[in-house]
Amino acid sequence: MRSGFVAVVGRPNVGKSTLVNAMVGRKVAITSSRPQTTRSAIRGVLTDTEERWQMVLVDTPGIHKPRTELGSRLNGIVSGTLKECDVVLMVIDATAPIGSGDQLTAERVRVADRPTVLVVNKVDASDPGRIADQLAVSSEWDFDSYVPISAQTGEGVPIVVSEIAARLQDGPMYFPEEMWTDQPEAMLIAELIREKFLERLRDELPHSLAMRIEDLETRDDGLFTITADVVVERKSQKGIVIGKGASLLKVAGTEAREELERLFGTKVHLDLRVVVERDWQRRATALDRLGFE
Ligand SMILES: Nc1nc2c(ncn2[C@@H]2O[C@H](COP(=O)(O)OP(=O)(O)OP(=O)(O)O)[C@@H](O)[C@H]2O)c(=O)[nH]1
Ligand SMILES: [Mg+2]
Repeated sequence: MRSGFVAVVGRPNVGKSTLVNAMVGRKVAITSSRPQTTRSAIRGVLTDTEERWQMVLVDTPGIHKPRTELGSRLNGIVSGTLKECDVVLMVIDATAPIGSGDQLTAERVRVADRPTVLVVNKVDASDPGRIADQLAVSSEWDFDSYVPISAQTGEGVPIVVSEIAARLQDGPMYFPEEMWTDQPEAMLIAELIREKFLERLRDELPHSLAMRIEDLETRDDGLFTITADVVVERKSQKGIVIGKGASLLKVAGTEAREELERLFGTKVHLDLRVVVERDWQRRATALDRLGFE
C-alpha cells in the first residue's frame, strides 16, 4: 500500500477547492468567486483499491498578506499543512498573471522540500499563449511536474491524480476506502450554508460572515432540524444579510436546505438567525469561540 498527505496550496481564488472536489468526485469543500472562501485545512480522501494507494488531499486557505487575526491564522494553517504533508500540489490561475501571492506560495513550497506538482488551472477560460507564459515563468520554480488543467471541466484532472499517485510512498491506509472526507457533520453543514451566502454578498461582507451551528436534531418522524447562527461583524451588515423583506436569508436558506436534503437523503428544517459578533475577524477570543484554531 502506498499513501500520503497532499497539501493543496496557492493564492486565494485559483481553484484549489474546485480541484479537490474534482479529484475526489464529491463536494469536499465549498467554492466561490470570492477570495478566501476556504478557512480551514479540509481533508478529502481518494482511494484506489486496485492500484493500492490512498491520497489524503488537504485543501487549504489561500496564501495572502494578512490584515486581520483571522488572516494570520489562515496562513498559519497553510504552514502547518506544508510541514506535515508528503507531497505538495500547488495551483496557479491561467486567467491572471503570476503575481506576488504566487511567488510567496512558491517560496513556501520550496522551503517545505517535498515532491511537487504544479497545476495551471482554468485553461478553459485562458488561451494557449497565456498558458505557455505561465509555464515559462513557473518553470523557474523547478517543480517535479507541470500539468495544465481545468478543475471545472475536468480536463487534465486524471493526470494530476496519476502524477501525485506516482509520488506516494509505502504507508498505511489512513481512512476506510468509502470515506471521502473526515469533516464532522456540523462543519459540512455550516460550510454548505455559508456557501449559499457568499456569491450573493459584496465587498467586505463575504469575509465578515461566519457560521455557528447551535443545534442538530433528528426528530422521531425523520425530520432533520438544523439551528444555525449566521454571524456578521457589524449591525449594519445584519440588515444586508437578511435582505429586503428577509428575501436574501430566505433564498440562501432554501438553497442550503435543498442541498442538505440531497446530501442527507432526508427532509430538513433549517432555522437561521443572523447575529452580530463585533469585529470577530480581529479578535482572538471571538475566533476561538467560532472554532478557528
Ligand atoms: N473557468 C474556470 N473557473 C474555475 C476553475 N476552477 C475554479 N474556478 C472558479 O474559480 C473560483 C474560485 O474557485 P475556488 O475553488 O473557490 O478557489 P480556491 O483556490 O479554493 O479559493 P480560496 O478558498 O478562496 O483560496 C470559483 O468561482 C470557481 O468556480 C476552472 O477550471 N475554470
Ligand atoms: Mg478554497
